[in-house]
Amino acid sequence: MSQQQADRSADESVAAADGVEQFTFDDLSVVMGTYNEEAAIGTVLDDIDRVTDGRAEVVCVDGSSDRTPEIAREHGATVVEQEPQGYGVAVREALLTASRPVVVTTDCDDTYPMDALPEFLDFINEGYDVVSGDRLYYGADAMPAFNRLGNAAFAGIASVLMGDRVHDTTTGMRAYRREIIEKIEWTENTGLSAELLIRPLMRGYEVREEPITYAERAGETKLDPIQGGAEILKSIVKVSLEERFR
Ligand SMILES: Nc1nc2c(ncn2[C@@H]2O[C@H](COP(=O)(O)OP(=O)(O)OP(=O)(O)O)[C@@H](O)[C@H]2O)c(=O)[nH]1
Ligand SMILES: [Mg+2]
Repeated sequence: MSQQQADRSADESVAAADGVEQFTFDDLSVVMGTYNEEAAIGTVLDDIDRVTDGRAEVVCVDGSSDRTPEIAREHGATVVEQEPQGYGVAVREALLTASRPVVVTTDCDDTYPMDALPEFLDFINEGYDVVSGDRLYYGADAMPAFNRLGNAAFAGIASVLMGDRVHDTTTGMRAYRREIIEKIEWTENTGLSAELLIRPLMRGYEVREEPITYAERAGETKLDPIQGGAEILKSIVKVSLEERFR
């Protein structure tokens, strides 16, 4: 989408959402954990700059031993250094470092479509508190089959436990109204993405899943599918039950 188109569609949602605060790319932080993502980070940060016209704040919480943090700084990102302690520890720090009222998480592996940022912001401007990218809607052919099956199973299990149908609980791309992040206490590490969907949903916030494309990963995965999958499953059960009996 061009900048003009983005501005126009933002204007249209102004009309659609009377009384809801309207945000622009100047109100947006895009945040991510980065762990040896030299092969992808240049492309990811270029895409964010291109799509938001350089207006979004970018935060990288970095545990790399390669050139990832230097490349991030060259692109003007805020880099927070942190010993690698897992996905959720990094993303929590990134969310807390973000200074703008709308925050989008992504992975730094070139799998998520930064071209969807204007659309995600439009939905926040329509009044949604959380906009969650659903990778499975279009089939996620670029995802390893084991992960695809696992992610579909996680969504099914979470749906049963919550009593509310969700389609992709483990997606890395989501937009949040910042106040929601500040109001809820987050506890999970590998399961943080599922937690960040389940708690807002079960507390009655306006959550929308939006289909997104999903590309093949650049560089090596940082997640062991078996151990990571077990941790995510545990988080889904724990968090859903905590919210149910809260
Ligand atoms: N700082 C930091 N970042 C991390 C850590 N673990 C993962 N990440 C980052 O978190 C994001 C998600 O990790 P991925 O390896 O993409 O995990 P995944 O998406 O489940 O697996 P893929 O399907 O291979 O993409 C990436 O940007 C990683 O670089 C960590 O311990 N510290
Ligand atoms: Mg990834």
